[in-house]
Amino acid sequence: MIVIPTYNEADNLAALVQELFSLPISDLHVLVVDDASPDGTGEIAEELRGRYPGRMHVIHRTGKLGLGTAYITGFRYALDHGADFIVQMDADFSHSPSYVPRLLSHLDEYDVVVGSRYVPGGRLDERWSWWRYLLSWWANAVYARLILGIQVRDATAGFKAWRRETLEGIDLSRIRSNGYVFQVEMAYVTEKLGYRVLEIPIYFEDRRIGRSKMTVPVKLEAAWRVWELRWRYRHLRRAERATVTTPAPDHL
Ligand SMILES: Nc1nc2c(ncn2[C@@H]2O[C@H](COP(=O)(O)OP(=O)(O)OP(=O)(O)O)[C@@H](O)[C@H]2O)c(=O)[nH]1
Ligand SMILES: [Mg+2]
Repeated sequence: MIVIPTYNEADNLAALVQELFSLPISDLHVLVVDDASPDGTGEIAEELRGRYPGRMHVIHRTGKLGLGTAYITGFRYALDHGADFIVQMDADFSHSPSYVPRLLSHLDEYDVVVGSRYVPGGRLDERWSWWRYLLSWWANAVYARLILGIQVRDATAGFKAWRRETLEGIDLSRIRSNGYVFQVEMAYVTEKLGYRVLEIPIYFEDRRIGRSKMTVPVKLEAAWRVWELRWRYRHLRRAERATVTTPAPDHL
């Protein structure tokens, strides 16, 4: 199941979902978690549900509750519906649907596969200025890695494929971050619990339509939160993987 959080993605969603359903993946399901987008994204998601009956799922939340909780809600839904593999991606085409089969193809050997901007072969939008690139590279590949001691190069990557067992073992109820740091928290907990992580290079294109919300206060908060994560998970060990007692229901 592919989980897509949306807030004001009316111009992107239909094209994205169409591309996803034309991928050569059998029994693909798409779940949109929309936060009452004022631009009507939620209604578009409902139309798509009519167009792809049984395979398109929509969760409407009451307001803008944040990316992290949108993903947690979406992951829980996917697990409850028996999905064996769960993909997370943005709705704005920064994450090209064409990479999805490749992410999934490595899940037999890895617990999570990350679409990465900072491994060899990974690229960022050419329109990025050198200082924006430098700052992003520093934040991901240096700052977060140094403080948390994680291996993954793209600490804030939002394009990932998970085995269901990984999300079960992580125990989503321990995840607290809601903004950009959500991705870092997931990456940190994943590694601390000893899961096998593979990064494959992607080309990350800027959102096709709409405006970026990455402001200086948001960045500063993220920088501070990384220290908080280090403190909060200082004792986390592989042995603390959650054990799941309920078997998966019918497969999706
Ligand atoms: N449900 C939900 N989705 C959100 C929220 N904030 C962002 N999203 C979605 O999460 C994905 C990533 O958000 P973006 O706004 O693209 O974040 P970004 O890529 O760092 O910033 P941009 O430069 O604007 O693209 C997109 O699909 C958004 O629509 C939220 O509060 N709730
Ligand atoms: Mg984006």
